[in-house]
Amino acid sequence: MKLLGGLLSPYVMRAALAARFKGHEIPVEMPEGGIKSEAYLALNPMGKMPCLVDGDFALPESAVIAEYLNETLPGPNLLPEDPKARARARLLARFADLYLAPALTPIFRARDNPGAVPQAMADLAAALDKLEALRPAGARWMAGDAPSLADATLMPVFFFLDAFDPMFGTAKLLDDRPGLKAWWAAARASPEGARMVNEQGAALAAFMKG
Ligand SMILES: N[C@@H](CCC(=O)N[C@@H](CS)C(=O)NCC(=O)O)C(=O)O
Repeated sequence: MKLLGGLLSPYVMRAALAARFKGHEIPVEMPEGGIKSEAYLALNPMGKMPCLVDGDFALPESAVIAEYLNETLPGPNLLPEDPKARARARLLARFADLYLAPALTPIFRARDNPGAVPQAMADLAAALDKLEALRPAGARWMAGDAPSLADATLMPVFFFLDAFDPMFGTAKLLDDRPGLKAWWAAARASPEGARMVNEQGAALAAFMKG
C-alpha cells in the first residue's frame, strides 16, 4: 500500500494519521509526473492528493481513504462503537471538510488576495465556534476518549492555525475557545501529533523556500 501526495496537505496527512493511529505506517510519495499527469489522473480523475494505492485498487478522497484504512488495517477502531458517538465523530470530520477547511483557504491564498483575509478570519472564528459547540465537552480527543477519524481529520488543519499565527493571529482564535484549545494542546503533544507537526513544519518551510 502507498499514499500518493505530500504531507503538507492536510488531506494527505489525515490518511497517514489514520494509519498511524492504528499502528501502521504507509509510505507517502509524490506521484511521478505530479497530480495532473495522465498516469495520476488515471488513478484519481479529480487530480487532487491524496490517492491511496492498494495493489490494483486506487482510492481518492481522504475521508474515504481514512474509513477504508480504518476498516482494513488491524488495530484500534478509529470510530466509536456506539452509533450516536460514531455519528458524532463522522459529523466532526465532515464539519472540517465542509466548513472549517474552506474558511482557511483564503488565508492560504493571502499572498494572492490579501483583501480577503479579514472576512476569512471572521469566517474562521465562526467555524471554530460551531466546532466547539459540536464536540463533546471535556473530551480528551476530538470525539471522545480515544483517537478517532475526527482527530485524524482535524489535527492537520489545526497545524495551520499555529503556522499562520505570526502573520494573521490564527492561534489566538483558540484563546476564546478553551475546549478546542485544550484538545489541540493535547493532540499536538501526543506522539502522532508531535511527529505530524514536525513533518508539516518541514514541508511548509520547504514550500515557502519555493
Ligand atoms: N476532498 C479532497 C480534497 C483534496 C485536496 O484539495 N487536495 C489538495 C492539496 S491540499 C490538492 O490536491 N490540490 C490540487 C488541486 O486541486 O489542483 C480530499 O479530501 O482528498
